[in-house]
Amino acid sequence: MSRKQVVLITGAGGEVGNGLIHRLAERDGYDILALDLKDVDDDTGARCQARIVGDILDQRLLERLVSEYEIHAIFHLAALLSTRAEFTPETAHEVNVRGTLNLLKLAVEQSRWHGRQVKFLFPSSIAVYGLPDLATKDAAGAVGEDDHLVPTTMYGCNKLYCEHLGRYYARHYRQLAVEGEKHGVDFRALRFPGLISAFTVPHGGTSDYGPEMIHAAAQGEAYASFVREDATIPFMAMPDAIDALLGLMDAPAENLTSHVYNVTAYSPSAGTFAELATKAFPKADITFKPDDKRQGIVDTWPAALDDRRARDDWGFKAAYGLERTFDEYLIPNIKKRYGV
Ligand code: AKB
Repeated sequence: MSRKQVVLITGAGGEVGNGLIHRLAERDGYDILALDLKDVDDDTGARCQARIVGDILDQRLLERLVSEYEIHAIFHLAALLSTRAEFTPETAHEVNVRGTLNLLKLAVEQSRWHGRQVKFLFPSSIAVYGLPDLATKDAAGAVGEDDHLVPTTMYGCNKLYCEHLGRYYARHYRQLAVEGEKHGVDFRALRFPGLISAFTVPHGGTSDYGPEMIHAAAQGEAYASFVREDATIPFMAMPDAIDALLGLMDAPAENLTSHVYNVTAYSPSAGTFAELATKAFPKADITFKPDDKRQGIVDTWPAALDDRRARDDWGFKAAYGLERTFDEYLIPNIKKRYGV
């Protein structure tokens, strides 16, 4: 009995999942199996070969997927983000780490079945970094992949550890077995900055102040930023994030010198976000009421990322600078979305 060939996307209903499904569906030869705790919307679902409502912690469900589908690539996007994870750290660990382990195991099993490597695309995060204080953050400038890897959030610890798990599954899995794993997992991770989408508002992250501010301004709602005006971390527009995931998936393995790549576009302060949002929506009512604890997390994240490795190895380059993000992507699409 032949099984259906698919690309599995976990966290399919989330911000990145949504955009990724729309883009992948435009390509030939990619039948999508969408998995999320909540069903994806009908527009997104129509682009999928199958949509499954379920939990990445449900072993039975994952076994069913193995028996029904031939999975050639996995985009494992499901995760509890940094702010949410601090309220339930052990649950976050379970979802973020055990969930990833389950998917890596599934990838190995799949690879044994069909005899080819399974590409495993993993969105990691700037949360893997942990700068000890603002002076160090200022001095650090654009941080490379190997520096300041001392995360202070459960989410950051989870992401960093899962990068290591991915590398282990790709290179050292069952290294003492008499017959080594022939095929296995081709693990590729991107460390994303804060992401901004015109079509969705994020939930549970600490970089959420950027997108929240803009979506509130468009709807004429007052917004009190939970970080200071000078708070600065890197950001990227969602289309560039999707391009980066697809670019890394397509990159020839022989060009890759690492399993983990920084990607970034720009580093505006929260004050600059507020200015740009107010310029586009003059009735915006944005104030700054920093929450010391969430601000504290942002202070540990780098102000900028060094993404030279991604540029050199697979030609990554963000297409949207800050102005273009606002003028060509955010403002027109957000205006349409809220009818303003
Ligand atoms: C978060 O704020 O938790 C995420 C991230 C930076 O990975 N958006």
